[in-house]
This record gives sequence, C-alpha cells and structure tokens, in this order.
Amino acid sequence: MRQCFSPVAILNGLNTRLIGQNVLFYPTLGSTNDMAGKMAGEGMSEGTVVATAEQTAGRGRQGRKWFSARDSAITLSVILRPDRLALPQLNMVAGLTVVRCIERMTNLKPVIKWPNDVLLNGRKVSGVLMENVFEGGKLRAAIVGIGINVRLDVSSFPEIAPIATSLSTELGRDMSPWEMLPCVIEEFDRSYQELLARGRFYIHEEWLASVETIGKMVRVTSGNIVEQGCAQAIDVDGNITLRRADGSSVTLVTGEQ
Ligand code: BT5
Repeated sequence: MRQCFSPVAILNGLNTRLIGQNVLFYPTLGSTNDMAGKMAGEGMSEGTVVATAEQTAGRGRQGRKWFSARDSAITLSVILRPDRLALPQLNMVAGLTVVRCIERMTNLKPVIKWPNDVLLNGRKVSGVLMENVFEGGKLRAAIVGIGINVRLDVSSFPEIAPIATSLSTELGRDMSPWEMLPCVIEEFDRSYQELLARGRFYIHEEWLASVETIGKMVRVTSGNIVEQGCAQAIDVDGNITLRRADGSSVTLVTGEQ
C-alpha cells in the first residue's frame, strides 16, 4: 500500500514528547485502527500515529460503522502501551483530547456523552474507538482511534444526518482537517502525559467536568442487560450508576447508551 509522509509542516511543527514522534499519513486506508493494530502487533513504536485523508471502512464500537469522506474529517489511531489498569482512563484521555482541541481551535463548547461521544448542540461530532491488542494473555498495545467530523457533510449520510454534525456546520465557516490535525496530536500527547504524571483521579475529574450525562435519563445496554434510569455518578473507571424508576440503584461496568 502506498504511504506518504505527513505534510512537512505537521511533522516539523509538532511539539510532543511521545505521541506524534512518529506520524504515518496515508492518502487512503480501510480503517486506521486496523492498520495501527497490525503495526502494534509487529512491534511499531509507542506513540506512533496512523492517520489518513480518506477512511473507507471506518468502524465504531460493536461492529457499527463510522462514516467519513476524503479530506473532510480527522481519522487517526494512536499506538500506546499503557499499564492494563490505566485502560479506562486512557479512554477518558481520548475524549478529553477531542474536547480540549475543539475548544482551542474553535471556541465552541463540546460536551461528552457517556461513554465517549463528543457532542455539539446535542449532535455527535466525534467518537472514540479503543481496542486492545493481546498476546499470550498479556496486553501488547492499546489502539486509540479518534474520528472528528471537521467539514463532513453529514446530510449526505442518511443514517447519521439527524444525529450528527460537523465543526464547519457549527461554526458556519469552512474548516480543514489539516489545520486541526497537529492540535489533536499535541493535545493527546499533553493529556496522556497528564495521566502519567498526575494519575487517574486527576484525569477522571478533568473528564467529568465535560460530561453532560449526570442527572439525565439514560438507557444502557451492558451485555444482555438493558437498564434505564437517571445517571447518578460515573466512577474513576467509567462505570455508571443509575437510579431506576423504583428508587433502586444499579452500577453498570461498561455499556452502550
Ligand atoms: C464510535 O463508535 O463513536 C467510535 C468511532 C471511532 C471512529 C474512529 S475514526 C479513526 C479510527 N478508525 C476506525 O475505524 N475507527 C476509529 P460508536 O459509539 O459505536 O458509534 C457509532 C455510531 O455513530 C454509528 O452507529 C452511527 O450512528 C454514528 N456515526 C457513524 N459515523 C458518524 C459520524 N461521522 N459522525 C457522527 N456519528 C456517526
């Protein structure tokens, strides 16, 4: 497969410690998570970013699709080799990265919908897909995939048109994914360094400050269980506690809203 190096400005201008020390930029790819996962299995260095201008088979969680179009979105994956215990907070780092970057680049006010959708005016502008690469029962790498609709015309995708938005739409002006890419890589690096230096409780607090789910009625699917209730709390590992209609409480380890 043809691989081209990222634009000189992106590579040279980056100010990072780990994430972005190696950036592999492809004109087109099926899924950046698939490519990064393959590379991680082959020993590619930690902090490597795999990005593409056009993702043709983007994936969401649980086999769902992630839509994008050429030159219209950020679609990237980062290879990390964290402690297994830090995986839930790594997911929070990814959500926080998107929020911080959108704030820095646009002054818009995004919020996080548990577990990790980023919304603007109630519509989804970004999603995170974290996948783990195991070898012989040991965690070899975590692949953190981020998709952001920068100038994606969501009206051309009927499946998501009513629920999705893009930064350009919200701003009322064109925005290029390439002006945003360095910011995403730098914010990811900065937030990941914060996790390493200041710990999981700090990241949880920072992440929680952008979460809009607390106090809302939610429907959560966790395995075969479907629960509905008012979200009371989300703990440091991302587990959510709901108050059911009958007043009882339930905590769900992981799930879908
Ligand atoms: C996600 O899944 O939100 C994770 C999306 C991660 C995408 C990145 S792009 C780079 C990397 N490589 C990949 O192959 N994936 C990652 P989930 O929470 O399961 O949400 C999926 C749902 O979001 C779909 O079923 C649609 O309803 C909706 N959706 C799909 N494309 C969208 C888009 N571009 N904008 C907003 N919503 C979308």
